Amino acid sequence: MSAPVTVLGLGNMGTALAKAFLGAGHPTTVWNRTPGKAAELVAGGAVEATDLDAALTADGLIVVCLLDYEPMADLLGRTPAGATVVTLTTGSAQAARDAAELAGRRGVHYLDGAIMAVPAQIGGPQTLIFYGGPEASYQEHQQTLAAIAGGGVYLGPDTGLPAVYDIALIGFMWITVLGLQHGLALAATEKVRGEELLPYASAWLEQVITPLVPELAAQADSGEYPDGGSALDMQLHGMHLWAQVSRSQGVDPVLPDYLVRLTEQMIEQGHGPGGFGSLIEALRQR
Ligand code: FVH
Repeated sequence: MSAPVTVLGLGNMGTALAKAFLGAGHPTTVWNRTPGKAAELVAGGAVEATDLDAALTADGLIVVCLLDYEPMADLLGRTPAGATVVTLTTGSAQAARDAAELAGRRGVHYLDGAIMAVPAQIGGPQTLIFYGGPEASYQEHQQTLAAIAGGGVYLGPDTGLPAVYDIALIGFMWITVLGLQHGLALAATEKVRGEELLPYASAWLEQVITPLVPELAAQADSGEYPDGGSALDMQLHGMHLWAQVSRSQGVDPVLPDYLVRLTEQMIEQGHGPGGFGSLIEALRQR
C-alpha cells in the first residue's frame, strides 16, 4: 500500500499536490485554514482533517504549501516529535533554515522544497521540485514525493538551497518573459501581431538564447568574458537604438535604459572589447 500523506493548505498549488497524491494511490489527509476548499478532494477519496492538530497527527509525510512562512512557527510548534514535514511554500533561504532549526529543536524531521512548476504541471514525469534537508529523510520519502514531481532533485543537506535555486531561476523567467513582452509591445506599434512574431521569437529562444545559458554560467564562474564576435562596444549601439525606438514608439524605455546604463558602466571599466557576460560585474557592484 502507498504511504499516507497529509497536505496542509488547499490553495491552487496545495489542491494540485493533494490531487496528485490521490491519483498515485496515497491515502491523503487534507486541511485548509478556511473551510470549504476540500469538497472536490474528499469526493476523490481524501480525508479532511477536522482541525490543524488532527492534520498534524495523521499518519505519514506532512506536506505544507501555504502562501508564506508566517504560520510556520505555530505549525512546527504543534507538530509531534518524530514526524516529517516538507515545506513547499515559496520563501527565502533564511526562512527555510529558520524553520529547519525550529523543527530540529522539536525533534521534527524537516525538508524544504521549491516548486518549479505551475499547478497544472504537478504530477508530471519531468516536473521539477528542488529539495534540501537531511538525506535520510529525503530518501525515506523520495518515492512518495515522486507522485507530485517526477523530476524532483535533492540538492543536499542545506534546507536553504532550494530557495536559492528558486529565486535565481524565477528572476530569470520574469525578466526573459518581460523582454518578450517589451518586444511584442514594440512590434504592435508597427501593427505586427504577436502571432506573426511568434515563430521567430520561439526560434530566437531556442537557437540564440538557449545556447547562451551554459556560456554565461561558465563566464559568471570564471570571471572571464570573451566577446564571442559581439563586443560590448558594438552592442551598445544596438542598445541605444532599442532605447530610442522604445521612446519614439511610446513603449516604456526603462528596460533598454537600464541595459544601456549597465553596459556603459562596464565599458568605462574597460570591458568594451569583451562580451555581454561582463554585465554580471555591474549587477554585483550594486
Ligand atoms: N500557484 C503557482 O503557480 C505557484 C507555483 C510555484 C510555487 N508557488 C507557491 O506555492 C505556495 C502556495 O501557492 P498557491 O498557488 O496555492 O496560493 P493560493 O492559491 O493563494 O493559496 C494560499 C494558501 O495558503 C493558505 N494560507 C495563507 N496564509 C495562511 C495562514 N496564515 N495560515 C494558514 N494558511 C494560510 C491559504 O489558506 P486560506 O486563505 O484558503 O485560508 C491557502 O490555502 C506559495 O508560496 C506560492 O508562491 C505556487
